[in-house]
Amino acid sequence: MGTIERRFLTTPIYYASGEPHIGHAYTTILTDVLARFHRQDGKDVFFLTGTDEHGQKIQDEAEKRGVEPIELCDVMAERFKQAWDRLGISYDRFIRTTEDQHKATVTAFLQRLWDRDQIYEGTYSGWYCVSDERYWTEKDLGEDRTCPICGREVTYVEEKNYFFKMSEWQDALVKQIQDNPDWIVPEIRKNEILSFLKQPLGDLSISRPKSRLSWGIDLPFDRDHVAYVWVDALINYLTASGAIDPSRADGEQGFEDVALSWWPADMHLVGKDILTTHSVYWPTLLMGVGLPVPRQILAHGWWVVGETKMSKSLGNVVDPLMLRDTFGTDAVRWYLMREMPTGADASYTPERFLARYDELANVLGNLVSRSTSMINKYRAGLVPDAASNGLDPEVDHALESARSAIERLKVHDAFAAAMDLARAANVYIEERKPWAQAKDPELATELDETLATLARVLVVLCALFQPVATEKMHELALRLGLDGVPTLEKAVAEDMTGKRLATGDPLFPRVHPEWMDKTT
Ligand code: ME8
Repeated sequence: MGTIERRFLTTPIYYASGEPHIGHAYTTILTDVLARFHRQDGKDVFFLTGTDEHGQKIQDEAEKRGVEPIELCDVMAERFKQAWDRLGISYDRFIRTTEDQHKATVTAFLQRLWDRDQIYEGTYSGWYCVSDERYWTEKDLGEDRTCPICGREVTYVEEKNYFFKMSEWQDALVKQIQDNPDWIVPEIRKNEILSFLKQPLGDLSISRPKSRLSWGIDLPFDRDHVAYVWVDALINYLTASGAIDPSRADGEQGFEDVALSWWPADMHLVGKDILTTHSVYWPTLLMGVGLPVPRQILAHGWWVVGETKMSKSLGNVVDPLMLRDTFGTDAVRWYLMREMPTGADASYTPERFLARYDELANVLGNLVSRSTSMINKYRAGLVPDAASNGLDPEVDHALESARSAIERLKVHDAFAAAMDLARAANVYIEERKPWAQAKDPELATELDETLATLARVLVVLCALFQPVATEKMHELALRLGLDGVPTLEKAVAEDMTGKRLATGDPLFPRVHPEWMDKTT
């Protein structure tokens, strides 16, 4: 027996200072869709998400609300968990960076860097953006002298810091990128990182004096300092993987469990805003402690609202849960996955959301209603024993396209291919005219073939849409008389003859455009 393939997929851990919005939902749903594809393909998946709970940003937000930082984090971690439950996210582990296991792992990691002479003490002078928790040089700020990521004001800091010798790993990092062309995807992002690496790489400040920031994890070799929040946050992937057993992590010990753990991650999914931290800081830190780097980093694009960036201060943040309460979980997932080509930016508009919802209702939902009700009306709900007649090439094409799109991480293309199959089946109904076949007893065999063909296509669609429309495909599987949503392989082989199909309410009920008003 061959070994079962494993996939360790991660989302960023989101700052526990703000509410989940569609940007967070996008990355998390994308990861969920890939996790579900892999599980459907028989792979053993470990899907990690969580919250980033230390640092200045959290401390400031807690102070603003007049609560302790941990109280804020407790509330926000629950909010994220609830959001993910309501959006159908099948995560295996929700990590919080205030957990003891994580603190111990960070401590062991930093101690090991120290023992390997990868850290030195120095003075940091430069600019800091609290919102992004990033250090910037004079050059990074550009002409308007604001944070290059969020455009907010930056503060000047000058303080004693510990530095990681990141510059030592520059050549090794460039080689890693060049030797593994798909390590950073899409290509455009890889090229950005390569061009960034044409300049000499500086060392990385990894600490903050407690006199200024106390909300963090102590450095094991200097208790007057806490770890820089990005270093703390990135290590979450390792904590959850189980690669380090902190109870044994003195010196080289405790790092032996890597082979037994989930490390290295197969894919870190992130937005393009945090690609540098994931593809420069993180791999060099791992090289510094002598651990393997992640296998792949996918940096997706940015959701904007209409023409403007989504931001709390502009008051145009789209709430995925409001959309979900009006249109259902699957509608939100479908919109986000279908509308944004992986890697590119996309603009959220209520009109596009409605158009994508109509596609679900009018193409997929309508096909399911028509097919199941005709089988009920003409054949008492039983799938006739007949060869399929038509749509074979379309089925093969959809399966082939979806599989290859997923391999290339083109999730939007995979679902476009699935929807094209549903569209072709609707055209097939128009062409075969089962209602006319039903009127003519001499066409009974043709009618059997039409209905058997439709039943077969519905099973394949159920499997193809499952990773995105998880709730409704579960419902469809029940209506098709199946015991659960089939895998792609099973769906193709499924013999539907004699199965009793149920009808029911429309899978995607029609919505009135004014419902949209409730979501903004
Ligand atoms: O950066 N469009 O957390 P964060 C698309 N804690 N994706 C978006 C988005 C948008 N408009 N807005 C946010 C952090 N995202 C750190 C991460 S990881 C070790 C630490 C998504 O709460 C996208 O995935 O600011 C982005 O990278 C992430 O949320 C940033 O979330």
